[in-house]
Amino acid sequence: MVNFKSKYGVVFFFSLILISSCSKNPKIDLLELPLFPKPVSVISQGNSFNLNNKTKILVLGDSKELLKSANYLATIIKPSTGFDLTVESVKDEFSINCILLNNNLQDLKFGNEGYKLTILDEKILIEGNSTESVFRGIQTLLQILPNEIVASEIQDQSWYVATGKIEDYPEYSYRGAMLDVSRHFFGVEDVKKYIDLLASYKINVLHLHLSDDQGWRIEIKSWPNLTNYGGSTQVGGGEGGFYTQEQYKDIVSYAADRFITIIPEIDMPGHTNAALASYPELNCDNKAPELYTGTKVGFSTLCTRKEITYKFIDDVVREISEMTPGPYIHIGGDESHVTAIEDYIPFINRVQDIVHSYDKKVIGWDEIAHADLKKSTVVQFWAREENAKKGIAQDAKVIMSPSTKVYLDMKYDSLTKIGLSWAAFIELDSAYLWTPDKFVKGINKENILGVESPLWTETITTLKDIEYMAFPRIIGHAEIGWTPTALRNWDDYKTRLKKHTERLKIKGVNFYDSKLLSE
Ligand code: TNX
Repeated sequence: MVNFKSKYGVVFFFSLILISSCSKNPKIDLLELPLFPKPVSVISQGNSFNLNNKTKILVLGDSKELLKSANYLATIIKPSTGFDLTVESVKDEFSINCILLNNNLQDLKFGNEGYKLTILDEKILIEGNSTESVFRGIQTLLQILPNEIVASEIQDQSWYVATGKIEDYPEYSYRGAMLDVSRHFFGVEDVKKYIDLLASYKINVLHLHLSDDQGWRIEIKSWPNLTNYGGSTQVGGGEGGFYTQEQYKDIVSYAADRFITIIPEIDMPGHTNAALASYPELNCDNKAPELYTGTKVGFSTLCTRKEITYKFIDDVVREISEMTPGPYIHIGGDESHVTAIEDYIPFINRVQDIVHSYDKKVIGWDEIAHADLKKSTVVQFWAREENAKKGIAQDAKVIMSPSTKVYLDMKYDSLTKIGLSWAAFIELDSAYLWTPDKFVKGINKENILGVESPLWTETITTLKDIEYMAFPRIIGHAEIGWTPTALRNWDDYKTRLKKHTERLKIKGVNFYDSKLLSE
């Protein structure tokens, strides 16, 4: 029996070959283009597709979610191209002059985030098993387009896309960034801009450090002084700030549209001066300390032996869980230097129970491995190898955040004007030249959930500062989390990064222009 569809497909395929052999589009080598993270497989075909104002963005099937990603793509390319591209759903894949999105590939090889990007002379296909995978593929397509695609004003030029085929999927499922909004507060618009930048490199987690000694930044309706008073200042004595619950939900949904999960952190029992200043009853002596605007760590603790402390934590975790669709609540647990270990352990154990009672899993800095970890608890390695290994011995997974490699608040070198240097100076090569499963003997691939780059903000006061410390180092971290080790090397990365700085300039990212990039 003749299968109409496949016969039609064969005819279609040959007509494409015919059209492509007559194509007048310029020849572009896909392998010459700087892609981040480096994809698993790239085959260059050598021609190009012309994106023009008649190109349609088509969604195969009737997924509303995929339509949203299609509209995202149309919105991103509009300012620089001026094209108001038609976005619509279709029932088959036979159109030409289109970018066709398919989230129903049903190929296990690509998992939940992998994608297949096929660029022919006459059309582009982005396919995966989920909308998330198509979204990752969209980011790759944007990187293949000319750098001017990221410009904020209309560019007088044609838009050609190198033809070829990319198959790509991540090494680790967790590829994160952390932003400390406590030491200095950053408003919703700044956080959204950071989210947009992170999404371009396929980062899929933004961990928000929402409370610390210097400020409480998330509205908790049952404990209003936390923000009214505890959020009223920051390092250096500036006015601070906080997210209302509506604003927090807005960040969560903006991130979700870019397939980034927000992980909220309430740091405890230490790093709690802002809460202790807001409610005297959380202190063992019932006396509220002053608000704190310095940069010391390790001097505060919740009163772990008081029942009211657990009522407080229960309320906070409940309200935050209700606004957080992601699976994790980060409970901090670091540098609790004034909490006796015999108080610390039962405290962490009990807080794990509270988080679980709201159907969330726990992440904590590596010190929490001193406690009895639940099976699903994740340990974030930042300082002490023995803590991470203690966690692994309890079957916990580890997030790799070695401070000597991924702490974005570390200066690049002694001349860097902002940032700290207690862990290391971290130049671009040092930030790139490490491998998660080789970094600590005893922490192996199967123990690692992924990689996260924290940005502590004691010395960081503006979005420009955030950009300067994060870029381009975080691009390397994104690649470490995504690309197989065997495909990574510094010289190749450096060559790609040199080319990519052109794009960062057009985007207006205030990146650190390292001397290593002009060598
Ligand atoms: C250590 S990393 C901290 C933070 C500081 C940071 C500064 C960690 C879990 N704790 O409280 O902001 O150093 O680099």
